[in-house]
Amino acid sequence: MADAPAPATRCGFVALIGAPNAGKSTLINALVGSKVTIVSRKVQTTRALIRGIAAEGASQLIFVDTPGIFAPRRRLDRAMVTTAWSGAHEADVVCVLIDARKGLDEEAEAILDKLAEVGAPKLLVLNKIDLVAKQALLALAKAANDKAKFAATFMISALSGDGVADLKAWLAERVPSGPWLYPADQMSDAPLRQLAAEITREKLFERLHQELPYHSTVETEVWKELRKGDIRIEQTIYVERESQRKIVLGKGGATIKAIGEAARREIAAIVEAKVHLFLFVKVREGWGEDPERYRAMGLEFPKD
Ligand SMILES: Nc1nc2c(ncn2[C@@H]2O[C@H](COP(=O)(O)OP(=O)(O)OP(=O)(O)O)[C@@H](O)[C@H]2O)c(=O)[nH]1
Ligand SMILES: [Mg+2]
Repeated sequence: MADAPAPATRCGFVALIGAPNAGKSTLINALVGSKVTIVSRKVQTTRALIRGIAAEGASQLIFVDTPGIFAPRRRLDRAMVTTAWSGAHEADVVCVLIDARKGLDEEAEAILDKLAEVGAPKLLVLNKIDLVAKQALLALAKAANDKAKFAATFMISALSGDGVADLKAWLAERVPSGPWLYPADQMSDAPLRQLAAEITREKLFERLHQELPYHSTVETEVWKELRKGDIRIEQTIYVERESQRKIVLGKGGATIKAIGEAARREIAAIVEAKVHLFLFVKVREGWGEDPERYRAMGLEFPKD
């Protein structure tokens, strides 16, 4: 008796777009089943395209996390928003996330208005359904579907995982036929040194307030395996002014110590090794205008 033919594989890029804080990164982590991208309560956490990879049956889904889309002011904002739309234009399927509690506010409307320019099929994903009543959800789904053309609507909670499996199953059936682009066990395409820098940036977002997180960036300068298998990591936190450097350090170095300790613990769990993390805070006036910092973040430097 002949062997049954192997199921044909599928593989595709699924971009998640939406306003800042809609829950895109939370959803990618839930879909992948592991932390591949950072999350915070603050807006504009994600800065570049970050890929998280998941398998579902014979399908490989490559999820593309994007920065939130908003009305940009600074050069860094413009780079982030341009990058988010480029992620949508290059994907096989685009999931448009809307924070169901916020509904169709100005930011969400502006995104729906521009969706017609995106050629790929679009899914409406209403997120944070743990925070809203069913009735309001149905009304929101209708209003959004009246404004833009969606192939389907999903109502989920990225935080609790509610509805995430259904969304994943739908995507697995729709991505194009073709070979897998990544090994089956790979969950991210980002090098560990980049994820480590992002994790430290997440801790900065958690502990620093007002504008400071937006005036800082983190780069991994050294990643060295020591003889016992320990890893020595040196990172630089760039800020724009001496006053900001003082805040990041905190009284007697307390703030930087707490940030370093939280980041170290999380990085160690990911690499499954003892990690020695050294953080340096440097003032780099106008790093937001420095092409080199954009390259390090994986962003195009906007010319104007
Ligand atoms: N209650 C609730 N909170 C959620 C849900 N999904 C995400 N959040 C929270 O919303 C906040 C923003 O989540 P992120 O995943 O960082 O949002 P994002 O869309 O990636 O944000 P940017 O990267 O800034 O564009 C975090 O505090 C999350 O814990 C959800 O389904 N329910
Ligand atoms: Mg994000």
